[in-house]
Amino acid sequence: MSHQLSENTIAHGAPANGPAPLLTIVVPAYNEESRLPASLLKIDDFLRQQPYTAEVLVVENGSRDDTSGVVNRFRADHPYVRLLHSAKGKGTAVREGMLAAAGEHALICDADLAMPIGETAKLLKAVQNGFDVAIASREGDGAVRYNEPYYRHLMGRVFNAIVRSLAIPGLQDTQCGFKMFNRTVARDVFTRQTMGGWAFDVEVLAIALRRGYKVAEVPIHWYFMTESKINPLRDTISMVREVFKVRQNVRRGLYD
Ligand SMILES: Nc1nc2c(ncn2[C@@H]2O[C@H](COP(=O)(O)OP(=O)(O)O)[C@@H](O)[C@H]2O)c(=O)[nH]1
Ligand SMILES: [Mg+2]
Repeated sequence: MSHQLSENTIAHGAPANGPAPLLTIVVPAYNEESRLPASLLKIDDFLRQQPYTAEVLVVENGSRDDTSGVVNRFRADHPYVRLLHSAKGKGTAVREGMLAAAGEHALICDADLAMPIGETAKLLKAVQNGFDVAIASREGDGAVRYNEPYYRHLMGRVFNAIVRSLAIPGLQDTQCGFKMFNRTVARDVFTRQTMGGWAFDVEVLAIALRRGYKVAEVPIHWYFMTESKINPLRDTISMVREVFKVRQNVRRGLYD
């Protein structure tokens, strides 16, 4: 399937108006008209309480609902918000946003705010303390999962075991939708990303580690959200296939 970039797509690296913000929040959004309004308000409320500047990039592709309208109406009185359109897939949307980020640090942030936005402070602290990448983790001391059905946690742990044995030995949770990259690191990593689907997290983390960046796993509080665009069976099978591909790419030196 081919997808055209719309005229709203902003050139990679285009700076926001004015001086570069400290933080860019990249929100991939597909059919998010119902979840996005509350999340944008929460992000706005959070940012108002921070001493630093920020921009928000919502990256959408082919939503069949009013996602674009929601963002455009919010933008009218929140000029730090931009709407980008990308080709299909969460991974593609995230890459588009991370490469367009003007902030010193760029946060990938799912539209449902399964990680309360206040937890951003923990990730920011890690990158400000010298890590190149800080990923939110639902494992490890201090992490709390709220309302997650047992079978979903189990599926996640099986997937992580596969990821650890094939591609990334060290990380306990690669799949949480909240990850912060320093801007120069993001440019280096996301230009090498080849996968546009759900397994892109594994690929970008494998790239980051391969390229010698310091990755911190930061335990966070996380709420299971009933609504999900993932098809647990079909998507898990294709994700496992992609993890094999990541291993192959690492071995072939594709990310070097
Ligand atoms: N732009 C874009 N965003 C997507 C796509 N698929 C999922 N997302 C976004 O990725 C995030 C995570 O999706 P979600 O359904 O919450 O998945 P889960 O939390 O892993 O079950 C949300 O912000 C979605 O809107 C896609 O194809 N394109
Ligand atoms: Mg979710």
